[in-house]
Amino acid sequence: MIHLERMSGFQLLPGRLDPKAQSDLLAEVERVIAAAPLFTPVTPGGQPFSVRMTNCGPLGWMSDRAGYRYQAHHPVTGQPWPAIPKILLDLWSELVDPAVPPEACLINLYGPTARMGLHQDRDEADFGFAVLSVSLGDTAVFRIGGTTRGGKTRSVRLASGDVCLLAGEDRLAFHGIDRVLAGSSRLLAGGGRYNLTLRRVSAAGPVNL
Ligand code: MD3
Ligand code: FE
Repeated sequence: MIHLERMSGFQLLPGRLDPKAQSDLLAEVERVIAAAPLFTPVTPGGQPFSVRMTNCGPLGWMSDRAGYRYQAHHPVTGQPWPAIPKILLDLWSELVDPAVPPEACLINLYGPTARMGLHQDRDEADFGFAVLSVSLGDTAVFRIGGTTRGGKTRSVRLASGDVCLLAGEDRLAFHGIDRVLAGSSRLLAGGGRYNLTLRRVSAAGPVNL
């Protein structure tokens, strides 16, 4: 029973975006990247991530030697992040909260050898809001465990067009990407996978800019 309740905090909506919606969203992602180029973050210890990143929305997540944080400007161009595409705002409104918009959309790009180690997402002020994730392109082998490191984990494949919601206790679950299955989708011309995560960062009200 406890198991089922915990699992209820992770909701997978397979194929929530049909192929047309996936290619429309990909075009929006490419438009964001044209304005806010992908960059390779480094951990506070100086290790480069194997994924490249950018963001859209009032705030963007980043990491460098100064630490993990949300900030309003692109680290290289110094420009504000581009707006979050309407397709994503509509999804958030439908699945998370119609009254309070997301503040950040982190865009991760995985090449054939990229991965993401197990981690918790805890740079946001209010864990009461769900995180909404959209996958585009090659299928990823996603791993999710409990709220303590070293516990039992399970593996879930995230395919192009899949949406997942992380809420409740699973909002603080350890999770990561073990690998990406190269050649599993033809959405991205050169292969690879985008993951988009929409988040509320601040506790209440719109961010002050
Ligand atoms: C579980 N991204 O951006 S998406 C991340 O595929 C991140 O790029 C992965 O982990 C990716 O932080 C996984 C699914 C996901 C997103 C947020 C979560 C799972 C989560 C937050 C809490 C628990
Ligand atoms: Fe994460």
